[in-house]
Amino acid sequence: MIGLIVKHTGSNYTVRSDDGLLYNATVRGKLRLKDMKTTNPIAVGDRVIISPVSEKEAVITEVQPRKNYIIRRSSNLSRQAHILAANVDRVFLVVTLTLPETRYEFIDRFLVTAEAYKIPVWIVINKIDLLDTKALQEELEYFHRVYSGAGYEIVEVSALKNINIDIIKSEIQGKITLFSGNSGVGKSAIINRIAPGLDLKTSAISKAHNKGTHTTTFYEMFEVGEGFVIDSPGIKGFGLIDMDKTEIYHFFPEIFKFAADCRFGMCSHTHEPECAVKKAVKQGDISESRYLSYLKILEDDNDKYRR
Ligand SMILES: Nc1nc2c(ncn2[C@@H]2O[C@H](COP(=O)(O)OP(=O)(O)O)[C@@H](O)[C@H]2O)c(=O)[nH]1
Ligand SMILES: [Mg+2]
Ligand SMILES: [Zn+2]
Repeated sequence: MIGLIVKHTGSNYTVRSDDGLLYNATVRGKLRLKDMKTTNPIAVGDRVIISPVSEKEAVITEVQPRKNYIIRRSSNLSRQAHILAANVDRVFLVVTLTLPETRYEFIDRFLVTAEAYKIPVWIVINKIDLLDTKALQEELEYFHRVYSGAGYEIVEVSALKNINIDIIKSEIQGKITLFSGNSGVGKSAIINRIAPGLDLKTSAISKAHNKGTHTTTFYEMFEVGEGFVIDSPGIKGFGLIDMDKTEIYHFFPEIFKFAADCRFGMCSHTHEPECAVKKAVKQGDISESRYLSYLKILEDDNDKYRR
């Protein structure tokens, strides 16, 4: 029987079978994915083969090949990684321009990671009800220039005032969508709006379950109409995993596009003459903000991000 992992706490999984039944499941024996050093062999979004042992209990015997996954370095074991979610069709990166203010560099690091793992991202600007000053309206216009310019889809919403939530609701149909972003941007509030019955506050039960550990990552998937959404804890930063410095510009789509015209094939777009990227920045075809993020990522001390 095939099922979908919808929840993962410790060594327990909740698996949803294709006919909609939920099973508490555990892994039989040592289930290891080939060539992959991960702390968790199975993640939310994985499709698995289960054999039921009772009406509510099952054993996971096999993980099906993944379409993609999102991964980050485990804290102390530098060679191990933790899979956050698998088989994601799209990420909604939820950001806010105020309360809290999402940093552009955080957004760019997130986008680079998603590009590297080939996961499409839409940027969802939440709390637009708060953008009531001229300065914030200008910030919003600037944000659009930067990220539309880089080729990303942007949706402005307000979970509080129910603005454009219908767009979110229709875009999640037929897909697995991961809601990600800093804490407090309103990921859970948006999901509650598209699925009012969910009342994500009750997921505070999981808090009680994991009491005492503030750092527990807890990803949970919910069925909404014909789609699945994954709510996630707030993330602060992303360890860019095993990324070759000379390849980082591949994951900035607009930089990659201009790089084709650089004089040197091995151009790092920093100091080289006749660099088409630097020229595009000067002419405003690539935003300075994105280019600065690129430079910062280049300067990363690789070990620092192995968190
Ligand atoms: N003004 C305003 N506040 C919002 C909006 N969406 C969420 N919030 C508030 O932002 C806070 C954090 O929301 P929450 O969904 O818990 O954020 P999460 O950590 O990303 O899941 C809560 O106090 C929400 O009531 C919005 O559209 N406008
Ligand atoms: Mg939340
Ligand atoms: Zn160049």
